[in-house]
Amino acid sequence: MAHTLPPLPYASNALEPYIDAQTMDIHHGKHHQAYVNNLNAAIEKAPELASWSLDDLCRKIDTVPEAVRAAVRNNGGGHWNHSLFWTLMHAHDGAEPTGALADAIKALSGDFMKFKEQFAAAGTTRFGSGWAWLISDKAGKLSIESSPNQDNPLMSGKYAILGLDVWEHAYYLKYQNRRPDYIAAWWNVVNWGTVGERYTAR
Ligand code: MN3
Repeated sequence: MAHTLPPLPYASNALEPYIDAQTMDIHHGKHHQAYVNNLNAAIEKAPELASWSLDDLCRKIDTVPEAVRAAVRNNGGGHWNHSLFWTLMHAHDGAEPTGALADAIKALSGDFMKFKEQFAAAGTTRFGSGWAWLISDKAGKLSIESSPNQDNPLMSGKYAILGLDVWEHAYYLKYQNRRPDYIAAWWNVVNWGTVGERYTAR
């Protein structure tokens, strides 16, 4: 069964003014669609992968046939990462982490402000294109990582509860080269309810 582009869970202008509608339209409709299309093209060349879930394509990337492994890594990773990313944002509501997630963030960083600084640093210092991630282990201990390109924590057996796209295509139209400004704005649209649900479901 071919992989398909999931719809945005909100209107493309819902994240304004922090993330502009044109960026969302291109990012979702062009970039994410291209990852889906290129993943499907790779799987056509390795039909044994047709029955694999998107999670399994990432989790078991090292066993994907070598001829299509790079294509699956880049495009399967891109499809997985963006499918998650859309769900981690929503219209600004001023909320912050609550409950067990708030406690875990405090254990990691001391306080929420310090956590945001540390996570933003993972995004700003990722050279070139990639992602920043908040990882939870089975016991609920958090850590911050970044990955290059469209790699993701699933590829190394880890579980992400939050991810931030720091590819230029995520911010260039509005923020040009100012990645730190994009990240500072992005905090306003993080859906902490969804992040908290992912933390609980770890
Ligand atoms: Mn992207």
